Amino acid sequence: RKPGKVVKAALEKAADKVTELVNPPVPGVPNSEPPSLEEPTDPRGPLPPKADQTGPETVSPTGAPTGAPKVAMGQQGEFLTTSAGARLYDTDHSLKAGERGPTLLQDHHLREKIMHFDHERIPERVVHARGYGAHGTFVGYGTGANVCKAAFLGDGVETPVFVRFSTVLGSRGSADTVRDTRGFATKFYTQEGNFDLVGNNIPVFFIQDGIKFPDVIHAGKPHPDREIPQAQSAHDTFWDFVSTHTEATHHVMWNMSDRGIPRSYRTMEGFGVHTFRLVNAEGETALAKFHWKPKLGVHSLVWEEAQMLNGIDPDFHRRDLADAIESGAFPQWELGLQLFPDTPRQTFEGIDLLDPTKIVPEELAPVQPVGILTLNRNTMNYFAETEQVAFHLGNLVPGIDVTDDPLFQARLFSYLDTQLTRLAGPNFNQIPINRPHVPVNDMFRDGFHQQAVHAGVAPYRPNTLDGGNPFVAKAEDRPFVEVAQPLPKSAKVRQSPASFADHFTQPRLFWLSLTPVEKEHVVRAFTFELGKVYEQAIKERQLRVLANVDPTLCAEVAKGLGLPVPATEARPRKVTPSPALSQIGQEWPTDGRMIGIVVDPANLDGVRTVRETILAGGMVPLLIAPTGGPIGDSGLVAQRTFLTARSVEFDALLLAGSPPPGPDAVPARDAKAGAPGDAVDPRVVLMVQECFRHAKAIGAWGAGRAAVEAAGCTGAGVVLDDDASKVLSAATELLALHRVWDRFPATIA
Ligand code: HDD
Repeated sequence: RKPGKVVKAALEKAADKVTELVNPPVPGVPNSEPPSLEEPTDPRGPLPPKADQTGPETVSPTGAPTGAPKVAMGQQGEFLTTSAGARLYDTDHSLKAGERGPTLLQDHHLREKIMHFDHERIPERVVHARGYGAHGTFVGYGTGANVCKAAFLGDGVETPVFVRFSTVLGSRGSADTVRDTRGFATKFYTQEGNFDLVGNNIPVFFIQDGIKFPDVIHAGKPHPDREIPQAQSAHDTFWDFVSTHTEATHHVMWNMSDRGIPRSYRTMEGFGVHTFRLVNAEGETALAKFHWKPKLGVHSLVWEEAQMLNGIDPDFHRRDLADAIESGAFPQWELGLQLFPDTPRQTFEGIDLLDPTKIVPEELAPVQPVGILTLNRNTMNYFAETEQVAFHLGNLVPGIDVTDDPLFQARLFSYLDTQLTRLAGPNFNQIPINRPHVPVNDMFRDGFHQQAVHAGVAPYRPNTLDGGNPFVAKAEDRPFVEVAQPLPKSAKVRQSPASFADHFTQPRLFWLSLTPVEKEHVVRAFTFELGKVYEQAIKERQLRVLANVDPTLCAEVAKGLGLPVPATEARPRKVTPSPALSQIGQEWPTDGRMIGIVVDPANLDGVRTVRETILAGGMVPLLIAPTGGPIGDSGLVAQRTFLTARSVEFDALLLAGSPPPGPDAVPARDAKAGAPGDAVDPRVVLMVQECFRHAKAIGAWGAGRAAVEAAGCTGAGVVLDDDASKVLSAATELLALHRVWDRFPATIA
């Protein structure tokens, strides 16, 4: 019943009284809300999702279509509600006993909002915490079908995929361009269930047996007492471990090479590392290693660039991938197979295929392309997709099986187990990003975060109550069947095969396959990292390890550390270099490369044509001007200013002008009046000098030449001409070689 007039008036009076009592008027302060900023008040229909934001396919936890909209878009429904769906009229004020009074326990929305926020974080991954993902497709070439019956490798078969790239050591908020191994994990949502290829950008691993994984990670992670250093291996515990576990030498050589600091995820190779066993339709088996080959070639940063980026743009790799996809420059990788006969010894050309610290040179077993991966859609929600994706090596499809590599075997346990803590229970495959795109009909029931409402009464087999369902698949229904691999005749042992004891031949093979400039980078990386180690004994021990790899490498690092070259009996083995291991010497497409163009708004000669030619060539021109926004009435727009631009963002730098110092320019401390640099903004001069140091192509025409002169940069890879088009074409040619290495001839043979 509605309260009568009298009762209502009494209630209102009482309410006013309470307000007055608990919230007495303060002189001079109006007892009303401050005027709020204008905000839309009329609910509208949901905005259409952006083309690249359609989110993960949503099927029910059992794999059946839900009929629900494909994506639950946040912030787009008509009304704000509680998590139970009740509409809310206010979310900015807690319910209080009067405007200045205490908050009431009764405020459900306040409690629910804070409770949910308090629990927004989940544990980060114990390794590979920092990562970035994207959606895409994989299309098979059909060329793998003779060795592998997996349906997704079939000719023209298109399979949705999700890829997550990562660093290994850093925390979730660490910087992207640290020296580290990169993860390259791919989930193929195939028509035969999910296949996860969980690889790295380095083809070997630190250890040969998974039982040591906690040890190597404890050594690589920050020191437990002070939790420093973050996201890097340049510290005592890492070098203590690797110098005493010489099986790590091969992986360490790759880490200290340019592979440890990739230019972009788009220019990284990927490796499945382990040897897998493939089965074809006839039941024949072959051993195989998986490779991802980037269409843009393999490129890296230089060390100073990587260090600068960690401060200037810690999200550099994320931004690079997301921007490329957003702009339609979809990165691609070919999936390739190295194939080996499945012999009882499981070796190839004397290389033990079960040892994850060994590669098989591509010259001995060429990589045969079997399909192409294209990343074409950014994530819509980082947490829902990239953070919650759960990879597992045991997610295999018919035609692909494991081998007895002891590292592989331990991983088969770890990837399931770790999700129990990270994703809080056993139902993580029901999270949308992990759901297969085929019907799921398991007999797993209940547990934390169960999303399915399973019907039926008999989740066991055989049963007579649920019509006998589910049935097990017959051979013609294409089930996953383990290869009946014969077991070795042996006693139980905690031992490795003798072939696992060779820890130095392949590190030496890697070293000798590098070009002089790459070798110089390896020497500098070892010298830098060991230079950060406090314990002298660790440095000396690592030098003894390097002596076993190569005397020049050891001597050069010892020189940098100021330590004597260790006396050693080590006699370097004979190896045949593998040119495929070098990143230098080839020409690569220039698609997606970033070219900075410094312009002086007072003189825009050649800028428009150069910009259009760059765009037409599939590269990205970024105009850098004293201030942002439209440049006069030229119709050109500055995307960067001298304040926001740093050289590390660009693959090449062009100068169309030499703008005078802007009002916000801080002159160099030691600048002398009248010095040649005075006429040019010092930040432009710095940009040129950094690009020069980082072996990047530099080009200038017309008035732009003065800035290059002011920077004092001449020689290889500096193109000066009056004709802007000539400058651009020369710079683009240099870009195809990645960097102008000739500028600094290496001193190591
Ligand atoms: Fe691992 C994550 C790659 C050895 C245990 N690993 C993880 C990820 C990648 C790799 C790319 C991140 C996946 C993602 O993006 O979610 N791991 C490798 C490679 C290895 C390797 C290429 C050697 C060839 N890993 C390895 C061993 C063990 C683990 C030997 C344990 C015995 N790895 C894990 C883990 C992680 C993981 C603890 C952490 C988060 C996760 O699995 O889901 O289970």
